[in-house]
Amino acid sequence: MNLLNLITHLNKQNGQLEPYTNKTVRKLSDMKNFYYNRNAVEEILAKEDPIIYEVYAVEVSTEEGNLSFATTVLYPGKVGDEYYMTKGHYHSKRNRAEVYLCISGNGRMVLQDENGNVIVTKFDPDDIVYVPPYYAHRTVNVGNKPLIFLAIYPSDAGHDYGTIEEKGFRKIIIEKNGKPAVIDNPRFCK
Ligand code: M6P
Ligand code: ZN
Repeated sequence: MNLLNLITHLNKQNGQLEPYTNKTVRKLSDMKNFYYNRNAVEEILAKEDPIIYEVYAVEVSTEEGNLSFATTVLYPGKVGDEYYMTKGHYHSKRNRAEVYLCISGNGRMVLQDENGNVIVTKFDPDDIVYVPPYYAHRTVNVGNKPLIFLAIYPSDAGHDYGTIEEKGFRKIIIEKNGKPAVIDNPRFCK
């Protein structure tokens, strides 16, 4: 491995990593089934297909023992009254943990295990959140500027989006009276 490839630069203004190995762009049309208000999704998509977030990942190897990391730029906005958020995922290898560091913006993290235990944390600049093994994790932007964060995870963890797409998180974050509120997800299935 070339030593130069071990150094990546984070641009804190725009959240981009230079260099990165993978870039993912998630538009609303990619995550239709993740927001609870499907009418609101269709109303927005009839006019435009906004970018919800972008991920810049450095994934050098998927072999056990390695680490990968990624920055995410999660834009501000809402679908109906539900704030823009990531899809959220369990790790395919459930016993893999992760660490998140908030760089800028204001958010929440939703953590949930497969017994339906849910933890919602604040996620503001310089907050570091430990995602324990077995917990699905989603990030929500409750502010009015991009939420930029770094995540570091075992390279062999893998992403299981299907379980979340099917069952959802038990709690969702909506805007109520101009402020973030945690409510039960009307679409959650056990
Ligand atoms: C973090 C990490 C990545 C993840 C990204 C977006 O950067 O956890 O592994 O891909 O957030 O989240 P999601 O994959 O749930 O869309
Ligand atoms: Zn993860």
